[in-house]
Amino acid sequence: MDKILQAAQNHKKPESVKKYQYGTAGFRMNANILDSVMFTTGILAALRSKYLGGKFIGIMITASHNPPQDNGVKLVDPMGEMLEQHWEAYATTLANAASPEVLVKEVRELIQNLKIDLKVPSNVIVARDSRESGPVLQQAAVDGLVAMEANVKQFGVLTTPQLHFLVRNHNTGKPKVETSYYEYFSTAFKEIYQLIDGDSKPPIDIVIDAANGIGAPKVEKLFDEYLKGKIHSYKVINDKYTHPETLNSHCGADFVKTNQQLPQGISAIPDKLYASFDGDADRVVFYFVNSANKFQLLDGDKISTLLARYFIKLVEQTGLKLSVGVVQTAYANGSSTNYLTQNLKLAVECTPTGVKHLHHVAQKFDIGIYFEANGHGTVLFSENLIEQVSSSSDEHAFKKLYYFTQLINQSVGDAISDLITVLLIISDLQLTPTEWNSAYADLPNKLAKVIVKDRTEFKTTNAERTLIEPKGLQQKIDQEVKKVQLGRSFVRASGTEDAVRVYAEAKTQEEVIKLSEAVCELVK
Ligand code: 16G
Ligand code: ZN
Repeated sequence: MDKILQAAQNHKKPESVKKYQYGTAGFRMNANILDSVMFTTGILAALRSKYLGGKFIGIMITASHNPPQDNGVKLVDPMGEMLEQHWEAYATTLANAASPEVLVKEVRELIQNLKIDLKVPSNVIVARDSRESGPVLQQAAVDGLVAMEANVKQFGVLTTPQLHFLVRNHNTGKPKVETSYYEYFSTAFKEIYQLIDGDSKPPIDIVIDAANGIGAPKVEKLFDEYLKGKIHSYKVINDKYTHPETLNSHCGADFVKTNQQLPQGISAIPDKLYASFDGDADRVVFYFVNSANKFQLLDGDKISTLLARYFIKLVEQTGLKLSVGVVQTAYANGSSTNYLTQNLKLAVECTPTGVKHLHHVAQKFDIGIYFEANGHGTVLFSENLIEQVSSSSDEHAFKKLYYFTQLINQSVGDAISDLITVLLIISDLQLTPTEWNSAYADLPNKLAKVIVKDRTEFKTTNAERTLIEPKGLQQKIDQEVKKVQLGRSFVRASGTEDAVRVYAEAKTQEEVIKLSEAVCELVK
């Protein structure tokens, strides 16, 4: 404990900060006030590892799609999943310790309450995205780890999903170096590529906007060194990850999705496919311009419906009895939900926002497809499925399904893995972007942000689709919704910003604006 007390003198909580909160994506805020949080999160990671008998825990330093001056940190559990929920509260407690003495007291209490055996070694791996504040903040986390006498492995700059992948590999006896990521996914890619009928296979051609983030060098490495000759033509734009001041600025998945427009640096050729990653490459959206030069977004909903349609067919071909389900959030476009339930006759579940919620529900199915509309998602395959398809059957469908269980990152949504999955699927289905998009037409929608006095007053139920507090507000929203055709609207407090989000959807653009404005007025 002396070591913690001593090291903590250099990482005191700034008095200006009222309260730190471990939210949906860990701690995330302006990098200037994150030093002490990094230190306490390092301590907690070591405790978590000891608690789990010395399993490897991950620390990822990133603020994803946030502006360059922000940063953040989140912990990754042994199988590459998000930190267990109870521990989010412990992270919050340690981060808010007012002094080194209080911190030591909190750490002691935690050790006692959780019966942590300090003699168990702790193993932690650390990585960061390309932000300027990364190295200094990483050192603060390492100081916390060193104070706990943890074994630390620093990986430098990685995408968030790479860190998740490596944590899982460390705990499952798999290769433990960054190159194992490229080897693993490229092997699966090449196997499926070979199984797709050679003569009719359209060439793979993609332009990737990497948000000037860490996804740029990583996807280039995969394509240049591991998939040479397989990706026929590709280009990475907004690839200036060594200029962190440009990160997410007028580019990236969040910019494209929010503004429904092309990122800077692209003058699009009609019906050619483009993709955008976010700053830490755990999200991807696709888009193109149609023959009338109109921007068309292929977001998380379009990705999940494409995957659903593909996997249903593949399962049919195997003749196996496997459950396929899709998990969405309230932000999923109503047309996508209709398409899944009416056309594909699939089970669709809705959960609150945040990957951990979707991930959990997706585990119920043999093939659980989950995506947030913003492009964050993956597909989970059950042990049962893997067992059934890994038999040495020569049939193409079996083999394809088997290699897809490897091509799609099983630990977390991964822009690079999702990208190459989609590229193979549209190649196999021989779909142009226009054809992919034509499965259903999105209902016009609008996402607005309202700054309120206290966002914690907004409490929801029914997977965030219904407000229970402030009392009476939901009834008023319902009345507005009834005034428009195919109307839908919900209000929820943001988990990452001090604001309330208002989503609205309706049959026409005019009606959506009318609905959105009316609901925003009610919320103010
Ligand atoms: C976090 C979530 C993301 C979600 C977003 C919503 C993870 C890893 N990230 O970034 O999935 O879409 O929060 O933000 O779960 P909001 O609460 O501000 O609307
Ligand atoms: Zn991200």
